Amino acid sequence: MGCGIRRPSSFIALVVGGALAACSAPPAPTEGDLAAPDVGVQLFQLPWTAIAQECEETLGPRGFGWVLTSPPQEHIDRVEWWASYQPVSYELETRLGTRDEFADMVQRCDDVGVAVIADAVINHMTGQNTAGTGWAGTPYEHYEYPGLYADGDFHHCGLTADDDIADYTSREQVQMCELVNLADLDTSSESVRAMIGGYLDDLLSLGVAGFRIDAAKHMSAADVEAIVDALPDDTRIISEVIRGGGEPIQPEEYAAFGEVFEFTYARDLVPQVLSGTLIDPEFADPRLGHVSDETAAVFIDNHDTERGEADLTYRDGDLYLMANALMLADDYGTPVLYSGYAFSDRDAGAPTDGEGRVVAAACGGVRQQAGGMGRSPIGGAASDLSTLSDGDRTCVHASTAIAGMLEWRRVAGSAARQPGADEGDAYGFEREGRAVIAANPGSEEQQITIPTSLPDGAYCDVVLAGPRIGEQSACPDGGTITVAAGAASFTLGAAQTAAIHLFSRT
Ligand code: LAG
Ligand code: CA
Repeated sequence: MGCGIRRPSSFIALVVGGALAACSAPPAPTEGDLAAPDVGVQLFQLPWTAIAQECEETLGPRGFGWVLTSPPQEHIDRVEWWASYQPVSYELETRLGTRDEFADMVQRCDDVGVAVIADAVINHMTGQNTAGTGWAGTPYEHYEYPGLYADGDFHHCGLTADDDIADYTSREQVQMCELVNLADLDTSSESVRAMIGGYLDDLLSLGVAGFRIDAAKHMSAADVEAIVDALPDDTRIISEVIRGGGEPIQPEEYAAFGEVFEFTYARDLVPQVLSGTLIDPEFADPRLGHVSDETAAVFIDNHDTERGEADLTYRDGDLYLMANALMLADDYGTPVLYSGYAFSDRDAGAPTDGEGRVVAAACGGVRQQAGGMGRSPIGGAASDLSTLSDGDRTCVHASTAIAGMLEWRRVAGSAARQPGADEGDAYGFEREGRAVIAANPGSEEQQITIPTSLPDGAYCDVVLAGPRIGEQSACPDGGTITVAAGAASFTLGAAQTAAIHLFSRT
């Protein structure tokens, strides 16, 4: 074929139609060449109006499949972010917005193809020992929630001195005692299940696609399943079950009726990035210590782990990006990105206005920016994640590099992940015939060649350049990667990630 470039057969018709023009133009995808968006993003403590805007400006256009919101139910009236995790009632009135704003957000996200998953806090109510009034004005006591629950609707486990969970090797304690003093609902009770079901049905009536089940480990799988079974069949369920070695309750129990967040994923990958020794995963399904591919929601960090176990967070800039890019490039699980705000105090809530409502400037859409996370400026702020001030949104979901990797993932589709190659600290792999990624977690420049069946040619790095399909601009300086003789050749600086795909050819 002309131009020394092999083209996949699906493009022959285009080539025939305009042989000369097609020689210089990069290949364009046709219907069916791009997998449907599947990636989610947790927009932590972001107000509903801002999420709606992010859906329209960034999430929809860049090919996110869904967004996970913070809990939408009335909560205790405290300024810490974790007030969201202490329900007072199931009114959809919170410091993140009103019921009408929530409904409008769901509609607007849906309109641009982004499904909304709500964080459902159903294991417990508040952890307050003194009576109070919730954000929306509902009075409550620790075990009294007018119109919802009374003392008899709660577990009083009687297994520990203060009824708090003390021993995670005891299934009974973990599920029937209190998680940090949070009044533990008796989810085995039909009336409690019906009350929770009513709340979830209300959210479904506004168009949400499904739920993150908060603290699922603290309810028996049978209880969660009974609650979920009462919902429409197409309701998406992602249970949060923090895997703990030596604990009797394992995520697999909850994978029987939905997806689960697989904490092992980051625990495996992050140390590899930090130590500069990236290796192939288990290619078996399920991977060792993981739930099955189709039931796994995977992530590098979330709002809890960035305040706890995560050794790689927004503060780590390029290496954080690398871990997220490798996750997006993988053929295991459904990736969930995390986008929150900078903090130095783990309890600090997101910035609020004079009335206690959370405020947030929108990230402003994806910008073509060279290097690092390619973060969009917020009000002219710095583009480097490590320079954020407390309360600044990280806008990880709006980064150029992430947008490029979302495109890469859709091109890779269901192509198999090939065994990787490594050279010094650098490592990379191909998704067969579709896309190649390379990463250098080391501190020195490193060259690496990765076997690939991509056609020979010059390709543009989508981590640097962002999405390339339909892009008219030239590939930025330093972004060109050559494929020749069955290998892609990368020269990677310290902490650099680069990735090319079939349609990023220049
Ligand atoms: C979760 N998943 O299972 C959430 O992802 C996690 O963020 C929640 O903890 C937890 N389970 C309960 O929904 C968060 C904070 C806690 C906070 C809790 C309740 O990480 O720190 O506890 O929400 O607001 C706070 C205080 C405790 C206190 C408790 C009750 O930190 O010291 O005992 O409130 O007043
Ligand atoms: Ca419980």
